[in-house]
Amino acid sequence: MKNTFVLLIALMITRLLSAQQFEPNYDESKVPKYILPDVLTTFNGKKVKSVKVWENKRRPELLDYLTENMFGKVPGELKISSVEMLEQADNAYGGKAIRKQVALHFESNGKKLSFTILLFLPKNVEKAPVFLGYNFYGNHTVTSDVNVIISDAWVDNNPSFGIINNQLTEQSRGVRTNRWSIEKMLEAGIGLATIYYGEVDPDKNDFSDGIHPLLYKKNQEKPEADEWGSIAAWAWGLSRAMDYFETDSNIDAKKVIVFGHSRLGKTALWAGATDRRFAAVISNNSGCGGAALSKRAFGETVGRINNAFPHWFCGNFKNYNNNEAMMPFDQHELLALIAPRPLYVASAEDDKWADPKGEFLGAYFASPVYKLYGKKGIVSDEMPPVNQPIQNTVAYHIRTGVHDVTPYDWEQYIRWAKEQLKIE
Ligand code: GTR
Repeated sequence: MKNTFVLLIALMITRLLSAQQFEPNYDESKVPKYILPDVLTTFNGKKVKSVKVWENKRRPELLDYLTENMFGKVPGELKISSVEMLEQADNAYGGKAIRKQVALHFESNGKKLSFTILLFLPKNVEKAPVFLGYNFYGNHTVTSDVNVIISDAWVDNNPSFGIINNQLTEQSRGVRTNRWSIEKMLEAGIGLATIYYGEVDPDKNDFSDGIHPLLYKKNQEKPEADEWGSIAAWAWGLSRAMDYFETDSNIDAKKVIVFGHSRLGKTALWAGATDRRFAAVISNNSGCGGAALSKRAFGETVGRINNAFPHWFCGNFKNYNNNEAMMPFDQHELLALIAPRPLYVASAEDDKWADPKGEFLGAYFASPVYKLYGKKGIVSDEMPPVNQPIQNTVAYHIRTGVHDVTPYDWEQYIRWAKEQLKIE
């Protein structure tokens, strides 16, 4: 009897403890006290006071650390083996745009991979700046243009878009037009380049498909603990798109703005950090592992993201599960790697899971590096009110609404990009 009682109490205590551990925190007063590493102090305690020391010492050490301990390194070089123009027309969007659908083919280890870039370029611009961003459900979902080719790559089911059997069909054409203000971009003289992210690496915990196997060593079946997860693979794909842009005479490759929402926002940030050819970076609601500070452990945490999506980051990142205090870096330092190039971080008021305040503080604490370059970042640690963007070289807004990409977001991005990149 006594034993059963003790057992019962022990069980209750364990339940209570684990509930505490597994309930996400949304209470600002319960954010743990944390010490944020200073972006301008090297790992061995030296203050960085010049662009030269930032570029030669601090930036490389941060980039290396994040590569080996968070996103994973790309284990080799893989160039485009051929470019194929699948389709091209100059009468898209009522004659306002050129449409191109370009397949990039890759071959290695006896394996092949291809992905298709959909481009809409304003016709009245000789060499167009472009927004480059992945889409979640196929190129044909971003537009109602009937000529856009439907991908046959694996896709997560989404019955509300008519996606069953992990296959895309005509039914999902145009279902995501609300997330891409293509006409507004074209009017502003900016094109759109988009790719279905699942063509580069299907978003599932399986390393036998996607781009990874093309760079395996003999008998390798999954990446090593310091090698690329899916986010690094998707970022790699964006860089290959950039390789192509450098050869397309209709595109101004010096004005490519890499954009992404949510997991693809994390991807855009990593692409911007690793490839300095991207002229500007936009993170829309990127949250944990993106712009939000991990040490705040607000909403989604490192442990949670690694459990739910074990394939996104590299194996080493799991060392920080429920252990954010031990991280010798935080996400403001990922953002700082983008300096001095323009960076836009955006949040949504009801997107608590992504920790809007943590995203704001990420941008704020990255700003000293922008200052070092003589650029204006986020200068006050006070969050702006909703729907009142701050648009400096580092920009930030929090809009009303949920986790999404809205016409409001695009209006801000377009205005800011035009100003930052001097787009006429
Ligand atoms: C969530 C994930 C977030 C975010 C989001 C998305 O389930 O927890 O980190 O990436 O997915 O990509 O929509």
